[in-house]
Amino acid sequence: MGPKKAYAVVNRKAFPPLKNDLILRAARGEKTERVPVWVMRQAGRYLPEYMQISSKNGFFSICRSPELACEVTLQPIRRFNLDAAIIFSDILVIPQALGMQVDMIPGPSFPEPLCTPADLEKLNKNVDVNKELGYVFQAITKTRHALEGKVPLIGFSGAPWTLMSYMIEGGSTTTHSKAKRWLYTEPEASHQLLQLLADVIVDYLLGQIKAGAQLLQLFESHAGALGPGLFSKFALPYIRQISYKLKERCSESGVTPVPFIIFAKDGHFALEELSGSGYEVVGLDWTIRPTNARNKVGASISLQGNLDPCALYAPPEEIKRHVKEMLQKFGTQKYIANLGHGIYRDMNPDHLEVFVNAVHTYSEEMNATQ
Ligand code: 1CP
Repeated sequence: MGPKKAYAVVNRKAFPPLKNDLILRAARGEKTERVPVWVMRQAGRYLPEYMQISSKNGFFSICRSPELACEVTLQPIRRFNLDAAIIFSDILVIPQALGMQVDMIPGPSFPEPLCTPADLEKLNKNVDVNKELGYVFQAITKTRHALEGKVPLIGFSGAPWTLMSYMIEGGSTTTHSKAKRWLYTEPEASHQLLQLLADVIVDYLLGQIKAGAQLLQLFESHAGALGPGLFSKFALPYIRQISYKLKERCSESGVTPVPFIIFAKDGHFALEELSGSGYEVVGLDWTIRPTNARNKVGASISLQGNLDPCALYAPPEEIKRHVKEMLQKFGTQKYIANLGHGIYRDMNPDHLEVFVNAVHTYSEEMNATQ
């Protein structure tokens, strides 16, 4: 047993008891007295306290420092009545673990993206996640202690297609044409890369659970670039594999599995399939009607989402109205409130506070009158 593994296991026994398990109950489909709420990208650039740390430390140095990652994870928890923390990291730590250089300047940039299938040979095929990503596990364990059981801690990973896109495009893109070109012209090499990513992701998420993550989210942020055909061939099989293999690996290693959220942005066309993919929660972006989503996923799955992040620009009274409407459509059970994507960096933090408190107030009111 390596020293990092021992660190995680020894400390896990001493984790403080959880005082607020609303989000875990909602994820498992159990009754909740009010709707739990967290926000994608709740730690980050819209918070002046994050900007202060980020002005002195590079983005990946924050991710790689368990102390700084823990501090930044806690910042929104100190400010708002959120029902979960999400570990501060990035989906692009996996391409780094595979041996690729990724810079944040300020968006992600790969100086040497994958150009042809021959470039797959340059990737590290036997990733030891404890060695390459142990800093994330340490940050998770440290944060679990620092949270003192206030709220659960969410771990996460990017999904294979989304990571493949960054690795080939070398950064952000609107068309994803280089990566999609691989799907159409190099299907075998594409599957090879997607499988390599899926295998690392399973190891990585198992490590996160062992380190103390109490809920997981898989981000398929670029689902919308694919459409139904490519999605069912190149994204869905790996999304499925990850949830089932992770549960298998948990049981083999005597670890209790945690609830798992799949968020496939702009992937409405796949909601039925996603609801049968082994995830307890399906996350929604703001472009789908809550009732449509519920009809597509059925009654047993929990839903998460889906206020338009731009709705938080509205004056407080309007934000409250949007929240009320959203809660009326989703109902208060089997539901986790969130934005339909990450909060924008120019958002006034006070408006997030209005959003969070409105979810609590209205959902308690609704439950009381039901
Ligand atoms: O210098 C900085 O502060 C850079 C901004 C930033 C931040 C705060 C990046 C660069 N990543 C993060 C943190 C981050 N990224 C978190 C933890 C914070 C939290 O949620 O509280 C998480 C969960 C992510 C996940 C992530 N990174 C996703 C999936 C979510 C999504 O937005 O769809 C994606 C696509 C990324 C890639 C990435 N990293 C950073 C940026 C600006 C991007 C997006 C680039 C693009 O638009 O393609």
